[in-house]
Amino acid sequence: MEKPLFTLDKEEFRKEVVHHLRTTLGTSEIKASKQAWWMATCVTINHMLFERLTSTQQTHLKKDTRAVHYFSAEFLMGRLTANNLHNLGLYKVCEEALKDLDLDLADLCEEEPDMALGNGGLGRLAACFIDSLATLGYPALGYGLHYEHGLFRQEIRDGRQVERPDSWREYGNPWEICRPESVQDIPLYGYVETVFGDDCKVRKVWRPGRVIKGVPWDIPIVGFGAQTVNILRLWESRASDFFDWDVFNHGGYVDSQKEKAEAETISKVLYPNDETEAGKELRLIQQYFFCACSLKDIMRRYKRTHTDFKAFAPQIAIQLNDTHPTVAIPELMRELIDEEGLEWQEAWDICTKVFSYTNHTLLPEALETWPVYLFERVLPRHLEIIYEINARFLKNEVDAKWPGNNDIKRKLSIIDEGNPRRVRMANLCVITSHKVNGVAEIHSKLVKEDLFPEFNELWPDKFCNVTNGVTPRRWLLSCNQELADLFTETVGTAWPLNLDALRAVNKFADDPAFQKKFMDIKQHNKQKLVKVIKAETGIDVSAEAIFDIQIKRLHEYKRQQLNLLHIMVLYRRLLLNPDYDMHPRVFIFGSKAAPGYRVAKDIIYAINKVGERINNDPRIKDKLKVVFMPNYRVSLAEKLIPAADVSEQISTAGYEASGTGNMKLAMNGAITIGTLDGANIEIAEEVGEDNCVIFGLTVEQVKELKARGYNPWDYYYANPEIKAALDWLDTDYFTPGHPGELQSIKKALLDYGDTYLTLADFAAYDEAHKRVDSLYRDKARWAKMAIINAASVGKFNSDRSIEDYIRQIWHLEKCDIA
Ligand code: Z16
Repeated sequence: MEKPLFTLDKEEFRKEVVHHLRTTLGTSEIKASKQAWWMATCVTINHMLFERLTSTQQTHLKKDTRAVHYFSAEFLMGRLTANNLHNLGLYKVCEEALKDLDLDLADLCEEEPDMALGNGGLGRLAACFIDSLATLGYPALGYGLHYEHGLFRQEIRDGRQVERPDSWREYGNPWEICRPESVQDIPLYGYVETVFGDDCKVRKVWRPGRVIKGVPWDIPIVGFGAQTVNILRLWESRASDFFDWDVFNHGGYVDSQKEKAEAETISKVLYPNDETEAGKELRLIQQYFFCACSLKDIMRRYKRTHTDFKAFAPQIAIQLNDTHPTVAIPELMRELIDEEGLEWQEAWDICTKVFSYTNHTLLPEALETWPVYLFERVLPRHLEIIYEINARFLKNEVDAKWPGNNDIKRKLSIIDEGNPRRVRMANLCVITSHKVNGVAEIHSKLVKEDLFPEFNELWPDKFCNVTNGVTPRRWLLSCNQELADLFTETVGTAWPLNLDALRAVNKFADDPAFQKKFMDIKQHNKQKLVKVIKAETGIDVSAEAIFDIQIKRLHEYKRQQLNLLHIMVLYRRLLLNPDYDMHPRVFIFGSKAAPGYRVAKDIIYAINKVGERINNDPRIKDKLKVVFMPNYRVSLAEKLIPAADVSEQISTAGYEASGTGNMKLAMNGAITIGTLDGANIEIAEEVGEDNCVIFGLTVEQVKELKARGYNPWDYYYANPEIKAALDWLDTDYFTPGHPGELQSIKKALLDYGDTYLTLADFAAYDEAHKRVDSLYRDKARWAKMAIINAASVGKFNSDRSIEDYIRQIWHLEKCDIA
């Protein structure tokens, strides 16, 4: 590692904090709240952050570097204090400085609200990627939305999820800087006029019905080692001054307030759906708003050093994180043609070089389509452009390859000619992008073979894979400092940058002394979690039990219901035979359900109700506990993951594009119990099949079974334990006085056909858990497996993912900062 940039010692750090407490926070050591101390610490950190931010931005400008622009509707950043300190190399200095003030840094960090501007995997991936880009020294900008309210806060009342607004900025956010000098005006609605110019050329002019102001907020993204500080730029919507005043001056004060409120609505709240498309006008406007702001910003920055568009494609790469920012494509076409006067073909050539698209799911209900009538009303000019792109594509590409084949045309068209007609955003992405990537090997294969087979025939070189990754700075160094210290002691300081260096730990996997150190740390992390569980839920659990953790959004394909069914079967075995031989187990869940997803919310209720009954049943002597941790979020993940013994990755094969929690858990020494799905397959390859517990149907077998005709009732009648557990749900055993409250789960698994083959995989899942149980009893064996897991997942460093993007898609160069 390079020498630390900031040579501040703890005395100087402490003085700065006290100084800012007085001068910036306007309080004093005697009466300052924890919140004020935390703020003063952040101001001190910012001092250094801004210095590097300025030198980075000036260097990028001076060297006129090519940069990637990561367009994403979500950036799930979590908390930034500890992360920024680690990346600046000042964590220990700050910790010592605060200790001298009788303050605990970890405790102060708890003051920070999570920046929860994302739903789950996709948003957190964006956060890991911008960390890696800065760490590796690549010029990059993140572009997204400055939601006033991030993902809802989850409360559990009587076992049910209740959504409460998240107000992460209520008392100010120390990390964001408003940039009024870079405000943008964004048109919406209206109509398109055809104008004949003096040169007799036809021009299209969009006469918008409204203009909204976009205000940028910058969040500095400091790479590990603090050489590069890139920017995450998030757009907030406001009423445009110009329109406001017009109404105001005509005596419409109240109306002007209404316009203001409407404009502010755009960036007010994050849509809480992770794998279903919302289809709402406001959502389309959100997408257009942040894409248009970002493109104008790119254009403005580009024009600082260029007078024509020849260098645009060589300088600018734009990554579309899923289809959410697809409308950037017709918007860039519009800017180039209508505003900058380029010919269609020139503009199209630029777009096809600039854009690339990441697909994150194969679920049909997640693939975005917009009703044509809605598009036409909100973005009339963009619809025209999409029609033109489509017409040229169908004629020049599809008809050339499959002459007269209307079936293929219907399938590949950007317009779905159903009722109502709809715009298919994924088709527009694939047609325009020079690269389309999936997020794990198997997923990328399915994107080619099942989702877009004809596109793949048309352009075989377009499709590629970039397996996801996670930043080891947050997900090991920062969240599991004891393990990080053990690794540093064992292999040196290089591993946070080169996670493969941890392979050297493998030679200690059999060493009893090392095993003890490793498992003592796990035990300590579990003890810390025991306290958090008690504080959050009131449930007592023992750190001697196996901590078996499933943390992810609630979705039927992720199969929390399979986990629950198995818990019920274990409970029943214990009731039938109090001596049933199993190591004590704590099943821990953390999960939010989309507010409109009924079955998902019912599954949360069922977990809580079944848990309540089990946790309070003295007959089973604490052999089994079920914990549902409310309000699962990044900061809670950072406490759960280091304490996990077992990682539940049990999606139906073919449905989880990648998963990233699977990587974080393995990195912290949890053993995966998983299906051959998403990145689980690659994790098993890396750690070895002996060091994880794989079970269940493969993608091929899932397809076969579905083709054969899957009937869940067969499994219900053939397996008495499945039958008993499902019938239990009809009774009031878990909901005293309220029989049938848990019926919807049984219905989904039987009457509605068990779409995700839960019952088909049950027996294999049960066997897998028996293996986990017997492996855990062999302490040395388990320790060895845990160590091998943590030491063998170097591949899943997001730095590696970024280098894959650079090599296959972005072709960027690193830029040294003076
Ligand atoms: C999301 O988080 C994902 C997919 C999607 O269509 C929408 C959202 Cl909000 C997830 C995938 O489910 C997961 O497998 C993957 O690891 C993650 O995106 C990042 O690629």
